[in-house]
Amino acid sequence: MKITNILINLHNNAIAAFSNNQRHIERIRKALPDVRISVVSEKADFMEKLPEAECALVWSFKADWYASAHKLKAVFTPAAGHDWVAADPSGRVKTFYGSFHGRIMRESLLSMILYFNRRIGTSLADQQIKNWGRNNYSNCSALFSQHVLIIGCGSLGISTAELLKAFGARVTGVRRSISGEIPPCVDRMIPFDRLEEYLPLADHVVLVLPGGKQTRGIFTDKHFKAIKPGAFLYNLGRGNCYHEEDLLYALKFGQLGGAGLDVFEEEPLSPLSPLWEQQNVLITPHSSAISQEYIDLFIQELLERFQMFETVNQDY
Ligand code: OXD
Repeated sequence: MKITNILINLHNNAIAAFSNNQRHIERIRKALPDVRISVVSEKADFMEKLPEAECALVWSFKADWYASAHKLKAVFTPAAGHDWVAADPSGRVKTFYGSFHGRIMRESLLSMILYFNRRIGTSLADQQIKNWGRNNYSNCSALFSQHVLIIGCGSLGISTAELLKAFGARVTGVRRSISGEIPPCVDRMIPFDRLEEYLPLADHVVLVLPGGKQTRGIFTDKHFKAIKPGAFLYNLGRGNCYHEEDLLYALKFGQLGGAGLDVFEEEPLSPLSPLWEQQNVLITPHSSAISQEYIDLFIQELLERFQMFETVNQDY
C-alpha cells in the first residue's frame, strides 16, 4: 500500500513549537520525494483539500470529517492524548498518535524532581534576601538513594525510567496490567491494584496517566493517604486522574512534601485556584512536552512508521 498524497495542517496558533515551518516540510519532501505534499494553515483550506488526501497530519480532526474524506487512509497527529483527534467511527481510516514525547517530558520531570531534591525554591528565596543558608541543604537527598514510582508506565514512563536509572534511582512502574517484557531501566513492574503497597516506599510519585473515562479519579483519597511522609508527587499526564481537593488536602494537612504539577482538572488553571497560593507547589502550564525539538521528533516518528509499513508490506 502506498501513500501518494499527504495533506498537512500542523499550524498551531497557541504554541509556536507545535507549528511546522519550512524546514520541517522540506525534511518530509526530501524523505518522500514521490509523494505530493500540500500544506495549509486554515481550516477552510484543509476541508477543501481533504476529499483528495490519502494521509493527513493534523492537530485536530472531528469524527464527522471522515465522511467527506473518501480517499483518506491514515491520520497522524503529534498529540499523545486522544483528546483532539477522533478515531474514524467506521474503522476504515487508521489514526496514529504521537509516542515520542517521553524524550522531552522526562527532562521536564527531572527538572521538577531536582527542584525539590536540591531545594531550588529555597535558593531563590534566599537569593532575594541575600541569605547564605548553607544548612538549608543538610536534609537534601540524592536521587541515587531514592525510589521513584511511575504510575502509567507506558512508553513515556519507560523513557523517563531510563533517565532516572542513569541517576541511580530505584524505579517501580505501575500499569493497569502487566504483560510483555520489562525493560532493564524498570526494577519492578506492578499492577495498579498493588499501588497501595508501594506508595509508602516511594520518595517521588509520578503520574503520567492518559486521560479518558478509565483513568478519571483513579488516584483516590486512600492513595494520597498511603504516600510516604515528605514524598513528592508529580502530574504530567492528565489532571482528571484525581480530585484536586484531595491533592490540596494532602498538600495542606497531609504528608505530601510538595507537588510538581503540569496538568489540571481545568486548563488553563483558574486564577482563583488555591493551588497557585500553595507553598511547595511548582506549577507549569501543560508545557512538559513543549520544546523546539517537538515537530522534528514527530516527523522522525512519522517517517519511521511509513518505513515500517513499507518494510513489512502492511496495509495502513
Ligand atoms: C499530548 C499533550 O500530546 O498532553 O497529549 O500535550
